Amino acid sequence: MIIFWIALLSGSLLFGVYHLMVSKRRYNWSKKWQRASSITAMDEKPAFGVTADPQRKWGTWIPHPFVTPVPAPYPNWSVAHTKPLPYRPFKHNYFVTMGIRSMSWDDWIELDNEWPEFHARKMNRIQERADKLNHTEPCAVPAVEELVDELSRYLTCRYPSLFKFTSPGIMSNLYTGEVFDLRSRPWKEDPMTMCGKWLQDDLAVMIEGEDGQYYLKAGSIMLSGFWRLTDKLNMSLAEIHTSGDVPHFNAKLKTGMERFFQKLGPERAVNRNNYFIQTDNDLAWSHAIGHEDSDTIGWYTAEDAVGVDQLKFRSERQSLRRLPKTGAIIFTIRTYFLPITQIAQEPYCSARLLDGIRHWDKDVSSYKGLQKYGPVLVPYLEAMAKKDEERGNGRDSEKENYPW
Ligand code: HEM
Ligand SMILES: *[C@@H]1O[C@H](CO)[C@@H](O)[C@H](O)[C@H]1NC(C)=O
Ligand SMILES: *[C@@H]1O[C@H](CO)[C@@H](O)[C@H](O)[C@H]1NC(C)=O
Ligand SMILES: CC(=O)N[C@H]1CO[C@H](CO)[C@@H](O)[C@@H]1O
Repeated sequence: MIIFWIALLSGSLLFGVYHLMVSKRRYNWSKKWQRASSITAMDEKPAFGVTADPQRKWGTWIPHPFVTPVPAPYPNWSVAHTKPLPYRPFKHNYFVTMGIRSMSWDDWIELDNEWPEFHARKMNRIQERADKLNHTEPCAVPAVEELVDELSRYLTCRYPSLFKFTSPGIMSNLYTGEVFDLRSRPWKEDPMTMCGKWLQDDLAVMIEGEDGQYYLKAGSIMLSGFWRLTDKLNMSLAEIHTSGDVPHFNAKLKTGMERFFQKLGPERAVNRNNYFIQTDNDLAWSHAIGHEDSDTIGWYTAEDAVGVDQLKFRSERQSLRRLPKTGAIIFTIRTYFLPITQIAQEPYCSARLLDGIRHWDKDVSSYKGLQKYGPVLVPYLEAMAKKDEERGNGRDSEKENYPW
């Protein structure tokens, strides 16, 4: 612990010195930020991460002295009682946008009382198909080392009742009794798989190529529902999305995303949320769209839903951050998964989800498989929205800031 604090302190000092050293080169950026806001120089925060040196040669990264802030322990966290956060990220409208917002360092990874269930599912996934759920390309090895380091430091501080350094280089899970050797090389177990066992999230490691594009070079993807790591490995951001026919990717997302990745600095982090409807109840793989090893997967192969009870609301809370030493960008994907009938009981949710769905255009509807469940979902949400309104929860009384 003491070593950790010393490391942190000297890191902060280094960071200060570094800032002095590079302030000349960065002068223009800083000046822009100062003009754009009245925040003092000490507190200045650029718009989403315009801090990575935009002049650098693509595919190279000079270790940055930023040290990830130590997170505060999650208030009252317990593996038995902390409920999943009620993200309900649907709006009365639907636009294809990046939809990112700033993330506080405390909130990098969210764990809750569904941890045991997620962990158990991941463990049997590893039994069934370990080799298809994780991968590390040689070029990503240093990034994976850094990820293990960052995650283990974060988790032991944020969730001390679940994770603890029990001796130097050894992290234990106090709930399962698992012991993780972070220090031996060669690794005692595959490091990406190991990170996956710690989290409810899936993890993707994106490495910048010499062309300035970001490539999927390592990952632990166990509960992704609709896509497979083996299909996307080595792909660039653009290929990942266009191969999946993400609606309006080229027109609305590509340019902004690519620029965002290039400019993201290690001291900034963001989140985004999305949502889907699933017509079966497997968190790990939506077999309704096809067998996981099938050549043909997609909504077009799915059966029509016959009732609302089979519909699940699936929402991802994603985070993006750049690791300071290696410059790799870490993408985390945490899925929240619950029956649509539960969402529909909550005030304002039926009407809002219904409005959101009504604003899906043709491409979004077909990407999200609306044709397969719309005929049961839409009338149900209409009825539930009407009931909700009769209870006094009409649109007029809805707070602008609905819960995420
Ligand atoms: C700012 C960053 C990103 C944005 C704005 C973004 C946007 C999107 C959008 C709009 C979709 C369609 C589903 C949805 O509404 O979420 C999607 C799907 C997807 N994204 Fe991203 N994405 C980002 C980063 C990433 C990264 C880093 C990966 C790396 C693995 C990734 C992998 C995927 C995959 C695998 C899908 C599913 C594609 C399929 O259906 O085959 N995304 N993304
Ligand atoms: C944590 O628990 C204490 C005591 O039970 C309570 O007063 C407090 O409001 C709780 N805090 C949060 C954030 O839940
Ligand atoms: C990814 O690309 C590297 C370098 O081009 C290549 O050696 C490797 O075999 C590829 N891996 C996969 C899984 O396609
Ligand atoms: C591709 C790859 O590295 N697969 C590894 C994933 O992790 C398992 C252990 O859980 C290894 O056995 C695989 O070799």
